[in-house]
Amino acid sequence: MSDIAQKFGIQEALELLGIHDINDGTSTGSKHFSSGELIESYSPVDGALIAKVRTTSAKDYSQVMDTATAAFKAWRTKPAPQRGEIVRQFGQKLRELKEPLGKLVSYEMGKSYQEGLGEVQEMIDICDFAVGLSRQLHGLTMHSERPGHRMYEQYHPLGVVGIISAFNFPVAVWAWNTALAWVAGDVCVWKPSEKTPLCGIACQNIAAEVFKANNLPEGISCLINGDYKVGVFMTHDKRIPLVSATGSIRMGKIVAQAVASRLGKSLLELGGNNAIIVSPDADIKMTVIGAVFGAVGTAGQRCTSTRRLIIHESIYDRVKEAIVTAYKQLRIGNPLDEKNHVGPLIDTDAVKNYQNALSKVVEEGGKLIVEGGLLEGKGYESGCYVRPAIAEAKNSFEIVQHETFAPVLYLLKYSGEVENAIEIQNGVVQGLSSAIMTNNLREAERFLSAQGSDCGIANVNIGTSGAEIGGAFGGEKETGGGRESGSDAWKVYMRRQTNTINYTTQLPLAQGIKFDI
Ligand code: UN1
Repeated sequence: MSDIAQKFGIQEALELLGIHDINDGTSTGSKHFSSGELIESYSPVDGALIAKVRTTSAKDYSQVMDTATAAFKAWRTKPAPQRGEIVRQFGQKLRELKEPLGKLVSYEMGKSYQEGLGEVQEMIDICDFAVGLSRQLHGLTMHSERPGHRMYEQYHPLGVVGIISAFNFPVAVWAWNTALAWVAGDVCVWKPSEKTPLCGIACQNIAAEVFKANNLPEGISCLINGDYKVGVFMTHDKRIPLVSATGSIRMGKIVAQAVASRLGKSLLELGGNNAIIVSPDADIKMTVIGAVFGAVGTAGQRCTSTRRLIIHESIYDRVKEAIVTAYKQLRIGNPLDEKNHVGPLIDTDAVKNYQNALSKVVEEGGKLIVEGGLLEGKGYESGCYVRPAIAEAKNSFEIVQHETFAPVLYLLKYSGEVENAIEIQNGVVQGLSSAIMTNNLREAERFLSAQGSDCGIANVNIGTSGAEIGGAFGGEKETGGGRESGSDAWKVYMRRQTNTINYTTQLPLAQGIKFDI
C-alpha cells in the first residue's frame, strides 16, 4: 500500500469490504468463476497499484450463466415483497459500509470522498425506493368488450439481466439496475469497468453476504471481470433478455446492434453534452455554483457534467468574469483530502483526450480564457491531475459537438429570445441533461415545453448533474433512450402479460366475428 493509501485507511476499508488478498482476485467476489488473466487496478490518486484481479474466461462465463439461470428459477418464485426484504437488508449493509465503500470509490476512481459517499448514498436511496416498489409492481385492469370477460395485465420477471457499467459511477449505476431487477424477480450478471474492478468486487461481496445470510442460492448477483471482450459474451447471449449498458455512444452502438440482432432488449445510458442556458433573468450567484459544480465535479467525468454554458449577450461578460473568478478558488489534488475540490482524471489516456480538446478548440478558432493544463510535481505523480479549463467557442465546432470526459467548459453566446438559446442547446447529437437559469416564468415554461429542451432531463434553476434517484434517469437521441432508476423505469426489467379470462359458458370472439361449428 502506498503512503497515501495508508494515511487514508484504504487497507482497513478493503478489509471491511471483504477484500483480503489484493494480488489475485480469485480470493475475492467471484472465486469460483475466475480463471482468466490478471488485470491490474491502479489508483489515479497516486498512481499506486491497488490490486490485481482475475478476469472471466469464456469457460468461467458459461459457469456463471449456469449458476445465474438456476438461481433465477428459485428467485422468481419468491413473492416480490420478500425480494424487497432482501433489498432492504442490502441497503442496510450499505449504510453500515458507507464510509469504506465511499473511500474505495474515491481511491480507485478518483472522485472526491464527498462524492464517493454521495455515490453510496445513491445506492441506499435506490434500495429504499425498490423496497417500496416491491409491493407496487402493478399493471392495469381493462374492461373487456365481451360479456362475462375480465382483462388485466401483470408484470413477470424477465430473467438474467446483464449490466455493463462505466468507471465514473463504479457502484451506483450497478445498484440502480440491480435493486430494481432484484425486486422484479430477475438475477443480475454485472461487468464493471476494467478500470474499477475492486469497486465491483466490494459490491459483490456485500450482496453475496446478504444472499448467503438468507439461505438464497448463489447466482442472484454475479460478477464478471474484464474489458469489452467479456461484455461481448453477454451481448451475444440469447439467455440474457436485457442488457443495460452505460458508457460511450460508440460502445452503445455496438451493444445495441449486437443485442438487437438477436431481438434482445437493451437499456442504454450513453454520452451527454449538457448545457445550461443563462438568461438575462438568471440569478448569477446560483448560476456560478451550478455551473462550476456541474463542470468540475467528478473532474468533469459525469455523463451529466456541464459542458456548455449558453449565455445571453447582455450578461455574457458578467457571468464570464464571475465564473473565471470562481475557477481561481478551485483546489486540485488528492480527492481523499476534503480540502480539495477536484481530483484526478481516471488515467493518462483521459489526460490525452483533455489535452486534445484544448488544442482542438483553439485550432477551430476558440479562445482559452482559463488555460488548464497538466499538473506536475509533488502530489501529482500519477500524471492524472489537470486544471479545469474554460474556452470561448461556437456550438458548430467539432470539438464542442463531441463529449470530452474532462473538466473543459465551453462558453457560447446567444442573443434575442430564449428560443435561440434552446436551438443551440438542442443542436448536438446527445440528449441527456439540460438546464436553464432564469427567474422568468415564461422562459422557464418555454424551455420545458414540447418546443423546448429535447433532453431526457430538463431542469430550472438547478445545474445539469446531480439527479435524484426518484425520477427516471436517461436521455434521448444518441444518449440512447434508456431510462433507469426512479419513476416507472422498473418496467423495463419485467415482461408484461395481458390476461383475458372468460367466466361464461359461451365463447364469443372479439371484434364480433362469427365462427360457428
Ligand atoms: C453518470 O454520470 O453516469 O445525475 C450518472 C448525476 C448522478 C448520476 C450520474 N446522480 O449526476
